[in-house]
Amino acid sequence: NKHKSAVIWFTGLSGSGKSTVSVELEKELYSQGVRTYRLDGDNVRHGLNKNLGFSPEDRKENIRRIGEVSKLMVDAGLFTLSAFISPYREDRDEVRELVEDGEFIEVFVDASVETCESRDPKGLYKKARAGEIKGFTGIDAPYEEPKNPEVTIDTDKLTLEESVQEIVHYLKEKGYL
Ligand code: GGZ
Repeated sequence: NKHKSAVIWFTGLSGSGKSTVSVELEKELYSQGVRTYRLDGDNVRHGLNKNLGFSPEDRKENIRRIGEVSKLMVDAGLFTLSAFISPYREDRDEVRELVEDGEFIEVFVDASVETCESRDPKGLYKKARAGEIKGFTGIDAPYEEPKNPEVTIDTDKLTLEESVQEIVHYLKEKGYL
């Protein structure tokens, strides 16, 4: 098995499909014998980063720590799937700088605010519109789209399976798989 490890960094709005796609990609990689570790809000914001909220400073620190952990995982030989909004371009670029060339694969999970808001699986957009949550990404806090992501998946249009295949295709084309 020739694969080299890397961090696959999913960025996008709440409800864009980051977690869903990363879970499905992990299954696909597992079936190909690739060892992975998935980082997301559920295992990071409740543990390592439980002292952080959603101010710009806290989001920056959230992403910095996740970047450092992702680097450790990659050094351990794992494909690391990190799924966080990571709304600031500068913060994502710092993670890119942290790892070796070719070890950062930015996947822009591109779905419009309208689409994400219509999905609203946790009712958070509704709360943000009602002013019950302040500084919600896409409503009253910014999201800076990547300028040159390695992969863009348009979850407005693609099925889950198609989204996963876009990433697998990239990994094969670039010789990771
Ligand atoms: C955005 C928020 C906020 C605010 C709570 N803004 O859909 P979710 O619930 O499961 O995903 C969102 C998650 C975002 O955490 P991240 O660590 O990915 O954010 S960042 O990268 O910006 O640090 C959402 C929930 O936390 N959530 N408040 N104000 N999302």
